[in-house]
Amino acid sequence: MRLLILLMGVLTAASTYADESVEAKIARAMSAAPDYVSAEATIMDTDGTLLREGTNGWMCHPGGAPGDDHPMCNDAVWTSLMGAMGAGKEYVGDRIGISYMLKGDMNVSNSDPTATDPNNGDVWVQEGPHLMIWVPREMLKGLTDDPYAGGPYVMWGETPYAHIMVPLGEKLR
Ligand SMILES: [Cu+2]
Repeated sequence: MRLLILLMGVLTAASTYADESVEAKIARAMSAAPDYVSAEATIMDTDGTLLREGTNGWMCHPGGAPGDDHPMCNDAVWTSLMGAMGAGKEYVGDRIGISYMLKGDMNVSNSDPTATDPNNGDVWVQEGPHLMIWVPREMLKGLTDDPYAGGPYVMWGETPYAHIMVPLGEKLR
């Protein structure tokens, strides 16, 4: 989930999906979560454009960053967390946050949210359908940070954005 650019509204380059219809973007954004979550969710494009106003407190995006097509649906905690990431700020929370990514994610470094080179020596993972759970750091105790150990693991453990990845299917690669 490399989403540093999301919500910043500074997109300058034309994205791969620039010509996509609003309807298609909304449909993909909604596919990140079950219908009972996404049907009434707010939908926001990867460049920060509001595509649809929602009513249930969830916010879905057609991708994690401009040009990416792995959708996600975030609760209020994850929305704040991503806003903090986009602004390069520390995220300090006091309660659980949940994000749905039922269509999987892009290939990311499991340790460094800013990494772009898959050959940089980090462990990289392209997760399939999963949930992402943010909790205060002390609750991560005892969880592995190995994506390939089988089961849930900690992503970006040494950063303020450390969260639990809960795989729900096969990895995409
Ligand atoms: Cu994810």
